[in-house]
Amino acid sequence: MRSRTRPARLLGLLGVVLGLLGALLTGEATATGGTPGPAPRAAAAGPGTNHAVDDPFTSGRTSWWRQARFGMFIHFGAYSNLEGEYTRPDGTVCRNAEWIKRQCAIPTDVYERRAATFDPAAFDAEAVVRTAKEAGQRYIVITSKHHDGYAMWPTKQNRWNLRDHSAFDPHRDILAELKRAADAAGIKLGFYYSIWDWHDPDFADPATFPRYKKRMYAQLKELVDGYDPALLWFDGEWDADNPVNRWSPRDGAGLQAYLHRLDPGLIVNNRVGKKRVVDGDYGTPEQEIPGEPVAGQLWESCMTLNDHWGFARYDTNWKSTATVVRSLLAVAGRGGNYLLNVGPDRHGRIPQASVDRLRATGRRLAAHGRGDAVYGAGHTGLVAEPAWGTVSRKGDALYASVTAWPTPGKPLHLTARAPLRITSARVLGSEQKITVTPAGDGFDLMPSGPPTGPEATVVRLAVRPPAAAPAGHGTGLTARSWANEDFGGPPAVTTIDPVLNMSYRFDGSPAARIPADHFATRWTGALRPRYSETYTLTTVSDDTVRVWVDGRLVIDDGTAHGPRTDRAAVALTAGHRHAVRVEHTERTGEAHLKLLWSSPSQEQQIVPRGALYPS
Ligand code: H79
Repeated sequence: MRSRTRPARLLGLLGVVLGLLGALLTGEATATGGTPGPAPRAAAAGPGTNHAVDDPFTSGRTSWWRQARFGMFIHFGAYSNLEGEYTRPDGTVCRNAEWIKRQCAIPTDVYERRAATFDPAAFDAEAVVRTAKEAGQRYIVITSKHHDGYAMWPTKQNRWNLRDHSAFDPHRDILAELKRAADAAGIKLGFYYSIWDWHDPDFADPATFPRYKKRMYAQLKELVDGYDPALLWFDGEWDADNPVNRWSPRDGAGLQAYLHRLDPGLIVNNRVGKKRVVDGDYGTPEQEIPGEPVAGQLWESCMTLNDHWGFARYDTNWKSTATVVRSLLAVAGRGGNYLLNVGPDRHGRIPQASVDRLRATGRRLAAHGRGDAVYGAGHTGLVAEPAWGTVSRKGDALYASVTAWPTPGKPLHLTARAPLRITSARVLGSEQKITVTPAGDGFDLMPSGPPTGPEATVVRLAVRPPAAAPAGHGTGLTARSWANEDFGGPPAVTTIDPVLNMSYRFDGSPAARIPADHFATRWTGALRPRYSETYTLTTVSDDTVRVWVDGRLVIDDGTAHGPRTDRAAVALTAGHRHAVRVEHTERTGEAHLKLLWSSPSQEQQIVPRGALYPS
């Protein structure tokens, strides 16, 4: 993307310098492949740097998160003390929850006085963790600081926090309590952190923003060093007014690099940057469930259990347990995670209505194999998602979660997307027989009894998946890079790149002697798939990309653009080496180029090294 000249430029430079310092201190390197190993490009910033640390789709770093599927979101902060209602001086009542200060225009001094009486003495970390565990949730993400800027731990950066500005026991630290309880229960803990800050006086003015940013970095270091979170969930990255928010892609790139220096194992959502496909490790659809896997990104849907994130005493519009269970099954079948919110009240207690629903959800998941369809399971392209439910895959089993059980004598039809054999079928947690017969474009599943519950009935199908060629032993594609954007003259460097997973961002480039702007790379060689199927090739690119397979131009996005995905359907043959050529150009600003694939048998991933052969 073309760079805009901004004061942020200086900050970017600062980030680069910090990056170099950090790398010198830790001797750290960045790897481009999906597996750990020696780093092909070792610089931490500047020309020659690739900021991609791994492929989130396959890396060990994200493994727990990809298996977990179901998490608890907790919105808890100074706003919780108002329980969703503010009575104005004229006696009228304004309702909201975590946005109440801004939406109800509560003067700062009034909001601060209300926070001073905040005493969540009943917050019980063990009870919270127990509830999550009972619900079948494998991780917890709690607000460490929402937009109101109020820190829920004893930060040293200001006094606007739960220890220094409340009526709460100053010797308690609820994040530490939660960390201890979560560790004991084998539940991962992450922190939500809002970049947008309504309270810090330095936030809105570009002249003072660097001071805010310094405190924000310091707070995040406190969180990472003090609580060892597994994940950071950013928010408030968007352009906004009142107070003005100019968080930029460059700010996001700097923050992400900083966090990975603090802890290379951290998982970070895409709101660390500007919520784009190239930002962080995963996309964050809010209050919605995508209809299919998200192109180019892992994803997690966050949702409320009623209609508010923070506690709102009047909000009783609770989702039913069936809705929660079905949502989770649908999310898992589309390869995503489900982060379901609770909002503790001013005493720190999760509303009983939430606890009840979470417990019921856990019971439903534990029964009749529903959890088998969720944990460790993911998307499959082997069959089309049916109108009567969703399907997930784990190894050689498909889990068909039926939400609309057929009337007796009527079959469930499954459309096959690949030559597939179903070797056995059973309704989990039921003795009934289910017969499978080839029918039309797939199979008919005929149950012989009732559903196992009102929310979903899981049919486990043992499948013989399409034949696979053994994994290849490729070493990557030949890469020729130029220090100009039109492939002019002889290339500046020729290498073999194990994978195409490049996040050069603002300062990086293919090689130390190629500046961060105005360059181009042409990769050539062969692509060797394991399956004879129609693959979807996906590129993530900025500024331009073109892809040829077997001499045919299949992706042609040659107009300079910001980060985006392009896709092409390409029929490939198992074990065959298909000629491939990828061209990437960078003018100015940010640069990215990733090549992913997916197919009925293959979940989305960065095309692995073994499948790439140099020319
Ligand atoms: O932390 C939760 C929300 O507070 C936050 N993200 C989740 C995880 C969030 N911020 N913005 N939004 C969600 C969507 C924006 C909604 C808006 Fe509005 C509509 C902002 C102003 C009008 C909702 C309604 C918030 C205030 C009034």
